[in-house]
Amino acid sequence: MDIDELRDKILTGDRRSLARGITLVESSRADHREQAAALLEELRPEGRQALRIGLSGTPGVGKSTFIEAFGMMLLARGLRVAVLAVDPSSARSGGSILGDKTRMERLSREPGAFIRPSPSQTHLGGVARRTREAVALCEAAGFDVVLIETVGVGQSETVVSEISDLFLLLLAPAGGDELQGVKRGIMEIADIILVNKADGDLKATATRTCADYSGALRLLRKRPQDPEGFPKALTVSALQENGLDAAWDEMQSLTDWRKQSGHWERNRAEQARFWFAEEVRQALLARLETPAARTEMKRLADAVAQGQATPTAAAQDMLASLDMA
Ligand SMILES: Nc1nc2c(ncn2[C@@H]2O[C@H](COP(=O)(O)OP(=O)(O)OP(=O)(O)O)[C@@H](O)[C@H]2O)c(=O)[nH]1
Ligand SMILES: [Mg+2]
Repeated sequence: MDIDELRDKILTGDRRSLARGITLVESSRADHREQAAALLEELRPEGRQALRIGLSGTPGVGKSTFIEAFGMMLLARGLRVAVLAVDPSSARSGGSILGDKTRMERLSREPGAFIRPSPSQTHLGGVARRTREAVALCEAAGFDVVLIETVGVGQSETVVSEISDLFLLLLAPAGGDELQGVKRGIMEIADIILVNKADGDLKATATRTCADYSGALRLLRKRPQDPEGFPKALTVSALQENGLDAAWDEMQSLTDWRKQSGHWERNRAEQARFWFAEEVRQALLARLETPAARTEMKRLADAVAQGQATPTAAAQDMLASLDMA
């Protein structure tokens, strides 16, 4: 693959080249990894940035419907929108991905939009890297907004929030009891909670749920990256396309404030530090997974178990064998 040519085409915003670039960063083949790293390094000096919006919610809450409606609204405002999905558990079947395509039918036909479903099974470390790199490629291709969707299963929200500038949590209208069901950790990373399905019979419940969450958010520790009134909860109807403009206004005012106060830039710098350290950690752990290292681990573990060496001494031997002592 000609990396210079791919770079040039991605920079023109060509979606097919962007898709090829993402396929490259998703590959675990050693030669592909090398090409992907070269491509990203060549694109870095362009310094293009999108607004990265993480979006999480349990199955059926309306993520796909919301992304379609919200994406169409952004397009109408002259913005280009990319959608990436993170699905570390791969709990989602092929059928649901097809379902997504039909649910985002309008958006997927728009020339200003780019939709990339999640690839099949990878471990969380791999997912984080491929998503981070895919986001960087979307930014290089000139997208204004990158939406990163994840199903609410716990760990993946943290990964997505470490890649995003803004984190949205989509919730369904529910009775008071279910408020407890949202994990505190997830509440703590949310910038805006959107109570979806605020329409028809569910409207009153949605309004009450929204008030409950507003109250719960006020009880959380104040975060330095928030202006007065954030994080906040709003009601929306993705189906009837209500409240989407208001939600976008809130996202923009939060982003503006963070940019002016320096939090936006600082957050990106901290994320870069985090992912650097994470890459180093992952690479070190990968060294333990080679056949030779596994054999040596087993040999030393047996020796420790039989009292022939102390755990400390054996660990030092192990690291020495990896040339990491
Ligand atoms: N009444 C109402 N129904 C909605 C709304 N948004 C989504 N739905 C419905 O909720 C169901 C699930 O919507 P999806 O958009 O597929 O939900 P999802 O979160 O993407 O679900 P998964 O992809 O399975 O995680 C569909 O039947 C939608 O029509 C809404 O604003 N109001
Ligand atoms: Mg969906």
